[in-house]
Amino acid sequence: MVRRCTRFTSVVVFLVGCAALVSVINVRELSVTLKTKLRVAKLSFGAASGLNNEKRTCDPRSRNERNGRNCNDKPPNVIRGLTYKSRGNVSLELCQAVPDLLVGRLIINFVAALKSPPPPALQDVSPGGTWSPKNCVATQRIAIIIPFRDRQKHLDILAYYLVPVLKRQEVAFRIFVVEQYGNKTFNKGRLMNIGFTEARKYDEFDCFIFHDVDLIPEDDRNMYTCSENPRHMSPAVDKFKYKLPYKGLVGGVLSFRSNHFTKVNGYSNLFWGWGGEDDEMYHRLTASKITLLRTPFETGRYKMIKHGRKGGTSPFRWKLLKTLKKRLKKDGLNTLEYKLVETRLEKLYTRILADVGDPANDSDRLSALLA
Ligand code: BGN
Repeated sequence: MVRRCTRFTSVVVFLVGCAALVSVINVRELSVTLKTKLRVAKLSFGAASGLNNEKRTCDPRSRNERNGRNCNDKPPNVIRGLTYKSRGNVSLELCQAVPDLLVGRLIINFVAALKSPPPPALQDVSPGGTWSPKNCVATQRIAIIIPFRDRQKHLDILAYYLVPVLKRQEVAFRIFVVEQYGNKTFNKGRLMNIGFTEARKYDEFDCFIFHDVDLIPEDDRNMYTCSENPRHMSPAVDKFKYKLPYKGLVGGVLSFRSNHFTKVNGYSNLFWGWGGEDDEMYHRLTASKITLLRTPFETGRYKMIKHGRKGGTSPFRWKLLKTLKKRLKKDGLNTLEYKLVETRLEKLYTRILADVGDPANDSDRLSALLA
C-alpha cells in the first residue's frame, strides 16, 4: 500500500513538473512572440501612415517624427518579410529601424574635428570603409557615394562625424569616395554615376546615398537608410538658414534605391563645372513620375564647410536643363564612359580614382543640343 502510494506521489510530482515546464516554455514563447510582434508593429507604423510628395502629414510632435522617421518609411524588416536572420550559426535579431543608441542633435566643430585624435568609433571600420553591426543584422546595406576632388580636409571632417552616426544608426555601410582624376573641369554627375556603377561590383546594396563632401550631419535621427522612394536628406542647411532655398533642390544628400536610380537613368553626364546636375535630377524624377520625399527639417539638418568655388560654373547649365526631355534616355547611366585609374582600400573609405574624360569631347553633342 505504502509502495503504491509512493509511486502514485512520484507520478503526480512528475506530471506537475512537466506541466510547470510546459507553461514556462509557453510563457517564454509568448514573450518572444509578443516581443517580435511589438517590434514588427513598431516598424510597421511608418508603412501604415502616408506622406505625399514633399508634404509632411506626420504630427511633428509625435514620437515617430521626433525620431527622424519619415511617416511612410516602409521598414526594411517588413519589406524583407523576416524578423530574424542568422549569421553563421548564430541567430541574430534584425537591428531596430530606429535604434535606441541615437542621441539626436550633434555639436559640430570643424576645427576640433581636424585637431582631435580619431574617435574610438573609427577604430573598427574595415579597410575600404566597411562596417556592420555586431549584435544584430542591419536592416539595410548602404553605399555612401561621395564625389570628390582636392578636398581632403573636408573628407576628414565628414568621416569624423559621419562614421559614428552610421554606427549608432546600426546600418551596414561602405563609403566610396569617387575622385576625379587630373585637372580638367569637374563633372559631379559623372562621378556619382561612376560611384553607383562601381559600388554594385562590391555588394548588393539596398540603398545608395549621394553625399556632398562639405555637408556634415547635425542630427543622427536623420536615418541613413532608404525610404521606399528617393529622399532628399538635407533640406535644412545652415548656409540657407535651415530653409529650403527653392522647391526643386535635391542637391546635398540624396538617397535612392537602385531601381529608382536606374529608372531616371542616373545623373546627366553633361554638366561640366559647378551646378545644375542636381536640379536636373529633380526634373528627371518628375519626368519619371517618381515621388520625392524629404527628411523633416527638424532632423534633416547639416552644417556646410565654407570654401571657395574652384573651376567656376558651367555657362550652359540653364540651357542644358531645357533639353532634358531629349536627353533623359540617352544621357546618363546607360551612356556613362570612364576609365578606372585606381581603386584603393583606405582606412575609412574605398577610393575610386576615375578619368571622366574631357569636356571638349562633349562639345559637338552639347552644341547640337543647345543650338
Ligand atoms: C543652385 C544650383 C544647384 C545648387 C544650388 C545650391 C544651378 C542652376 C543650373 C541650371 N543650380 O543655384 O546646382 O545645388 O544652387 O547651392 O546652378
